[in-house]
Amino acid sequence: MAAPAPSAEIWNSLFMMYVTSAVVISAVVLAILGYFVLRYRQPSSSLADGGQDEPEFRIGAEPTRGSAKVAIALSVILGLLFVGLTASTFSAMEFMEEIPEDNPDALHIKVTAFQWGWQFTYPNGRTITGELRVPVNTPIVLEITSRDVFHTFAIAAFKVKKDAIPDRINFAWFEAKEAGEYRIQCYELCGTGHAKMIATLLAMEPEQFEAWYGKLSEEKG
Ligand SMILES: [Cu+2]
Repeated sequence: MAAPAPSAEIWNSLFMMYVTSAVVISAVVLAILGYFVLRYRQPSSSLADGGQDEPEFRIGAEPTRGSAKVAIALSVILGLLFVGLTASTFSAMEFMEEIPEDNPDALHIKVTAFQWGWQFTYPNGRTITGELRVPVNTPIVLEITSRDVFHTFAIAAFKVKKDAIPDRINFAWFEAKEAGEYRIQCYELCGTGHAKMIATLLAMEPEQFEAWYGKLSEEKG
């Protein structure tokens, strides 16, 4: 299934990189383990006479132990993997943190968290509670704050999450690629109503959005 937002897409590919690396490395380690178990097992001949004889093979008994070439090759592979994963992680973080504030196409929306709900204020002053309506294929810049205690604004399907702190504005952004309904939820334990601190994100086709909101071009701020 295609990711519903670029942020989710980049997150998914990062997740797949980590999972693939973990699976491949585990498979190699287990294969080597299996090989050693068979290669250095106690010979059945020594079991027949009560296991008194010395086994033919013993780990470390051979004159040459390991190979420098293999050690270097493995170190290089693991080093490259480490650098690759780290670089990809940082570039994904950079993508999320680079708020398209100056993008003329971006729609800025103020998000105010409160015990226990979400309020959204648009550039034209329109304010709604419990529902965030946005047009698809438009960068949405969120200015997130809280009216009372700490909350965390999150759209799990888009892999977007940002703290909502009183007297402070935190920025987050996303772009919906597919029209539909998504769940907005609080991720900071904030009181007895925390579990029900949910809002709906409604990603709409631009014409539908403008029919509800009015012309965007004149209102953006
Ligand atoms: Cu909350």
